[in-house]
Amino acid sequence: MGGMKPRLPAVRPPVFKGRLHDARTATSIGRLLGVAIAICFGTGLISHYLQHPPGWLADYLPSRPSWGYRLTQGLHVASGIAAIPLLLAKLWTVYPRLFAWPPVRSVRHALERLSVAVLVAGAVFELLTGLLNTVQWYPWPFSFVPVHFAVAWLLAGALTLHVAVKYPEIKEHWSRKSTGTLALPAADGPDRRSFLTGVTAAVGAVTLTTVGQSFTPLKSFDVLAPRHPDHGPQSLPVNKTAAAAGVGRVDASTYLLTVDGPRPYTLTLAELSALARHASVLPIACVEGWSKSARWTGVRMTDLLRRAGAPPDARVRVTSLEKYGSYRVMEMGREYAHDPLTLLALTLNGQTLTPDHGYPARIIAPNRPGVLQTKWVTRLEVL
Ligand SMILES: Nc1nc2c(c(=O)[nH]1)N[C@H]1C(S)=C(S)[C@@H](COP(=O)(O)O)O[C@H]1N2
Ligand SMILES: [Mo]
Repeated sequence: MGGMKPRLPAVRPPVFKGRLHDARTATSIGRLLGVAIAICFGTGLISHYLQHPPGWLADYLPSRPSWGYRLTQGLHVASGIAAIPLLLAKLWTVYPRLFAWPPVRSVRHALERLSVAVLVAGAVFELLTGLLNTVQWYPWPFSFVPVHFAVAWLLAGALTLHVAVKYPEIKEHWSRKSTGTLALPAADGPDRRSFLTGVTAAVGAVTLTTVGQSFTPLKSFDVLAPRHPDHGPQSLPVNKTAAAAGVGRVDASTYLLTVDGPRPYTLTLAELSALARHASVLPIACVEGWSKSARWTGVRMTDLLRRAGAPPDARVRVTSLEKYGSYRVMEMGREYAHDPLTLLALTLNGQTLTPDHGYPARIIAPNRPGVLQTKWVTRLEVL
């Protein structure tokens, strides 16, 4: 023993055998993951263009259906969360192939492997940054929105390429009755079926415990989502409090609303409160995935703009009392500005707005991302 070198056990790659790692399992998981990513990508584009419309588009964004953004953003976050267990299952299934030897066999093979590397990295990046965004945690040096948006396109491209390259195998193993002439037998085995059942159960579990943050009939199961739709003043969640925004409690006797336009004017809170009131039942739908409907009353945006001499297709810029912050100034195109549901709201669920919900006046508009429902409004400018 003394003079001998200790013998290390030979390092061997883990052995993966059997149907769980075959093309049929990869296809079954892959198409579920593909559907989740496609929904996530499509709804993500909607979210992006509603929040950051290029100038030529701003006036054409539709303000209806009023629940549109609530639905699409709820789906965006739910499909992203569902994609996490699916991606893990897919990576586990194809794991032996990711490290196949030799790593590169031909130019075509090298390109395919490169596209898979982009695909895996892009998917992991998008799901991770998206998930952390839902809990408002940004442990990275870049700004979330542009990077999440850019990588989404990379991922979409890599996924399209992947499906095209794998098309013969996908076709071969799409159906349970496939003959399996290309690679491996295609009949469903009990092991594969329990694996797929387990993955489906995991997707169901993460969905059920988070989707209640926007799909309120399931709110009692909402134990893993960062928000519960009922928790907050006036039964509505709050992202940024009045204290965090540096606004505090606005003094009703000094508050002024300024409306700039062809016939500019200012209103005290008493004057604003005396104008014709209307009610809208509209949700706050946060980009982070939670949403909740509420009943708001206030003065119609279109009435305030017309009073300043605005033409019926005018856009408006809205400014908050908040001193800093990315949501201090917001613009809305003509469809929003003149939708009769769009209000400068003064009450929420029958009570004066609390400071955290934007006292004394905040925007509420249909089919609009929560970030653009500006709180503590002090100025409107006809554009
Ligand atoms: N001035 C201002 N308005 C704002 C915000 C903000 O940070 N500053 N946050 C927005 C976000 S991200 C959301 S989701 C909604 C939330 O409204 P609530 O707090 O009344 O639920 O307000 C929006 N309005
Ligand atoms: Mo938000």
